[in-house]
Amino acid sequence: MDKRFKHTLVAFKICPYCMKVLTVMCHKNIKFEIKFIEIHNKPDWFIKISPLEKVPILIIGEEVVLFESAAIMEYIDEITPPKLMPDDPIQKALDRAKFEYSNEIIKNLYQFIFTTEQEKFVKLKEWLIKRFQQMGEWLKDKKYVNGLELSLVDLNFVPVFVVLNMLKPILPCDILKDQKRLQNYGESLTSLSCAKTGRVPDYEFLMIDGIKNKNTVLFRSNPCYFNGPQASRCLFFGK
Ligand SMILES: N[C@@H](CCC(=O)N[C@@H](CS)C(=O)NCC(=O)O)C(=O)O
Repeated sequence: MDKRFKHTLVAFKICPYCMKVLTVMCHKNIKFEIKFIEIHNKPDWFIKISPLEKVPILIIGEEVVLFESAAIMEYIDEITPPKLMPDDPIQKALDRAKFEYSNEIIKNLYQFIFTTEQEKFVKLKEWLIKRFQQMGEWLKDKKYVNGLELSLVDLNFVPVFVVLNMLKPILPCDILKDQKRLQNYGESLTSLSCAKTGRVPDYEFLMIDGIKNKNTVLFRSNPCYFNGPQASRCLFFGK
């Protein structure tokens, strides 16, 4: 398999795992088509080909269907040298573990954002703060997880910081407070051009809409931010 094959990514607009894959595809300048589906109303053709009925999947050529964001990211990286994944077996294994670590953070971050239960909200916030402290330790004297150079593992964390950036003006308590290393890391990641191009243009609108419509704890604690014109400016135009 190589990049001469046609690549079609099947995605859901606010899926963070799809964002990871999109970020790598944009970083590696790979040509692809994208098909969006609604995960609450999955089309039959998708159910037939996606082994876990989840996005993202990457259709290569006519027959091969890759699933799981980590596997897709590594595949894209392999066919577009120079590789962002390290060669050293120990480093590679550590990085793969951190792929999974980022998935856990993303899962809990989304639950934190969309929960309607106050108690769960508080517990998730504590859990996230602990993980971010741990990540801060990993980033001691480093710009990226593996040092000065960007690696594939870093692109796994792009959705985390895109979401945190979007919510910065509205989080009741900044969960990256006193976390200078993580703040710098987040800035380095979100200023990569692939982090800007690797997501759908209406991502923020859709997230905010979801947070409002579900009457989440986050919305209830900051309704004016979600409804007021000043919020639209902060959130959508980076002010
Ligand atoms: N481990 C998977 C997680 C993918 C995932 O959970 N995708 C969600 C959307 S964000 C999905 O397709 N959910 C549909 C479902 O669970 O039925 C990956 O990394 O690709």
